[in-house]
Amino acid sequence: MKHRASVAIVGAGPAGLLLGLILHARDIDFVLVEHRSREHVLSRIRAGVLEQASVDVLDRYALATRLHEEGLVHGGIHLQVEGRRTHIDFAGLVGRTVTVYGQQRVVADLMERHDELGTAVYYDGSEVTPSGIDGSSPRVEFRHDGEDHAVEADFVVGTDGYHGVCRTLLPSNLLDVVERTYDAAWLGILADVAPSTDELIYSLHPDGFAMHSMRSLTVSRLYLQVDPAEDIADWSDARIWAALQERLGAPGWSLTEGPITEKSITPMRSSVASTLAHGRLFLAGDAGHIVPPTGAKGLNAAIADVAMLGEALAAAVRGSDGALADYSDRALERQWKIQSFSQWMTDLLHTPGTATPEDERRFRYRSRVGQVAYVTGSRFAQQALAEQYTGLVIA
Ligand code: FAS
Ligand code: PHB
Repeated sequence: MKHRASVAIVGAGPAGLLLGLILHARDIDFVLVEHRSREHVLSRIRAGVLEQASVDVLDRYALATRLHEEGLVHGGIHLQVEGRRTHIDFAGLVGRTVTVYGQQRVVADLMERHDELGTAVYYDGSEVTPSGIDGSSPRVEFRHDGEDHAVEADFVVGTDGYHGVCRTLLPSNLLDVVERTYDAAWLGILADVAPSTDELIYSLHPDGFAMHSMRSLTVSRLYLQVDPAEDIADWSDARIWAALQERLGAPGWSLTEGPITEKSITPMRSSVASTLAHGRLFLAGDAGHIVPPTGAKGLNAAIADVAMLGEALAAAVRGSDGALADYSDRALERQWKIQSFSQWMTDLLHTPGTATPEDERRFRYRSRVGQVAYVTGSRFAQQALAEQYTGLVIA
């Protein structure tokens, strides 16, 4: 089957799904192809916190109805070091909030809207092959339900994540990917138990970082720093709860345990591509950059990218390509601020890994205790944290 569309989108994660709906809102036709099933995409348990800026984007395109009904608006977070907990009051410091609303719900809402609109979204695509990105009429070929499809488009957008195909199409002499790894990973659990806290707790502890997040008033989401080489099979529910009790414990507070319904270990990485554009190909979201989850930025950065890219593509299709020409520079300028904040939050709250010599490890830990003590004691430092955590303006 042959298709003709202004934009061909590769990847139906939050970035691709939202981009499609932004284009639809601007009467720009598109075809979106995803190589996994919609059930698989929906099953991925990932981000949990939406910046104010992201909520504003979803509001702008009338995609936030359920978010406002079910999302939990948080006015701050708790920062904890060795059992001493301090509330960082975002609302009081910068007049902004965040909303706890899991990525799975965001994706479900976006998929539902696509279904209502009857847009051209193909799940379970295979042999997805973008080509011709250096010419004026790029194409994306794929197979679906045993049939060959070819999309002739004006533009191709790769929202196909860190392991996608689109970034690989950028010429190696143009694409430079700079990365950093961390000697820590996150063991994450979902538990059918009401959260033991009103707002998220980020805790620095000699045994390692721990965080208490949530998905609703009846489902808790918690994380533990582990060594990247750890095997989830070695972490019984009892062992996980014992470590969470130790690392999150604070005077006069107790952590309620409950049935763990999901557990997994996710490595951490920072990665940024030197450009998000080449010829008629554009990258957005994880296809262009990755951050460690500590700053709750991955999903939000993806939303910011497509908020910029969607409007730029709509303008370009109508003959005004200025915004599209500087999309990559604008998105990457904002991304590097996000990278810096995510790295800072990660280094601040995680203990050095075993690869660091013992003496250095002890020094680094104590200096982090000192930095957390500074932040929790300084309104200025807290304002800087609050401004970045609740989300920078999307230019
Ligand atoms: P995604 O990776 O979500 O989506 C890309 C889509 O493209 C996928 O559906 C994939 O199947 C598809 N695709 C790939 N190759 C393709 C091809 N060749 N053809 C067609 N389709 C293709 N962020 C946070 O803010 N907080 C967190 O706590 C957090 N935890 C995370 C935990 C894990 C395990 C991971 C991997 C990420 C986590 N993130 C977190 C980051 C995450 O939320 C991403 O930032 C977010 O999913 C980015 O969305 P997309 O850019 O749409 O990429
Ligand atoms: C989550 O709820 O999954 C979550 C929240 C905040 C983070 C990371 C993950 O920084």
